[in-house]
Amino acid sequence: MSNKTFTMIKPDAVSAGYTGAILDHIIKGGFKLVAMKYIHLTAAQAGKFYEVHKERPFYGELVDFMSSGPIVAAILEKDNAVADFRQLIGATNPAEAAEGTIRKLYARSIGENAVHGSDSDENAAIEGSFFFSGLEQF
Ligand code: FUP
Repeated sequence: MSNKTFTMIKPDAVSAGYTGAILDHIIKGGFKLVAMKYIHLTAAQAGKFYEVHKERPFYGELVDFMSSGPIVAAILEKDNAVADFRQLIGATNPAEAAEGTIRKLYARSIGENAVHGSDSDENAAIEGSFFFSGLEQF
């Protein structure tokens, strides 16, 4: 799955009305949509998605935030997708994100940082299959 990554447009960006602008930024960045859905996660579902962060101090806040409103989840395709997408979104903390990146443009804080991007090919596959069956990928 080295040409695929997984993203979420997070509740802060969706509620602020940035969904269209962010999708446009992603598509203009050369990524093709393989799968997409608009969904409001329960706290249990958000907790399971972020299980790898369970021991970290921000886990509770992260789960509350990610289940606070609807998100857009998507699988994206492009050569070198994982690394290129992380470059497109910028640093986790928007204060440190490069000019022109999605987080620089649309994120509020390190916790409410507008978008998710997988950090490895392995996690891209795990995260994509958390949200999408094979029948939902094109
Ligand atoms: P990233 O891979 O850039 O999404 O960042 P991490 O995997 O380090 O963090 C995952 C999510 O945890 C971030 F998107 C937001 C949240 N987080 C915090 O709320 N506080 C922190 O100090 C670090 C991360």
